[in-house]
Amino acid sequence: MRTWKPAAISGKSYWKPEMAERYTLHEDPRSGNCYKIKLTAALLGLALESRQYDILKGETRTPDFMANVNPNGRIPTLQIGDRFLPESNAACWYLAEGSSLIPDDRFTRAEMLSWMFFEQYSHEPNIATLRFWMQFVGEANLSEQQKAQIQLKRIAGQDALELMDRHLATREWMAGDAASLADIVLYPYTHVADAGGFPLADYAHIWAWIERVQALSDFIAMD
Ligand SMILES: N[C@@H](CCC(=O)N[C@@H](CS)C(=O)NCC(=O)O)C(=O)O
Repeated sequence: MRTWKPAAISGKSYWKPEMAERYTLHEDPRSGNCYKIKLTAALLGLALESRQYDILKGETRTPDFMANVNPNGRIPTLQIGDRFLPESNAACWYLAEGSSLIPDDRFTRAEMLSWMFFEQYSHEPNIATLRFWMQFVGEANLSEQQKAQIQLKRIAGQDALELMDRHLATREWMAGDAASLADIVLYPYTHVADAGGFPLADYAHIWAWIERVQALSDFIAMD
């Protein structure tokens, strides 16, 4: 379990884990976005309850789910008591606030956020989507519109991995000199990129970083 920093940054009060909140993760265990939150919780020693849905059966698109869990019809959603927080990176931030997974240094904290936005804009929509299409939907079952997007997503996904690989050539972690949420949110879909047709053997620095993430104390593997 990680040690926690004093519960004040810039004079504000921050949540401390001993002020026990009940966390329920609304998830599909095949989703890397859900795994990010489970990995964050594991590294911080926080307990998560699980409520599972099958996204391939449209279980997050029901009127009940959209009225009560996430009006955007997607998992993950982190339930904190009786409040619901969609978006994986927001949920990771919520759990990690006040911990060493969010750097103290202002620039490093913003750099960490820049990689978290990169993950959502340049990485996940390409690498995670191709993995989902290839591994879970099956190429033969894709719509013509989806098939037409494969090539562009492959190029954009390769660009994202090449950028990460170049960045990691001269440093051990994505932001600053220690593991942060930038590493935690980029790890899930990067380490299974092969399943989307992105050969990880091409990226030596990413490989070394994957091993560093897996060596973190209290690391848990994806289901
Ligand atoms: N930006 C969102 C993406 C959420 C997302 O796309 N979830 C997918 C699974 S990883 C989903 O629920 N798909 C089912 C659907 O759209 O019906 C996040 O990071 O949480």
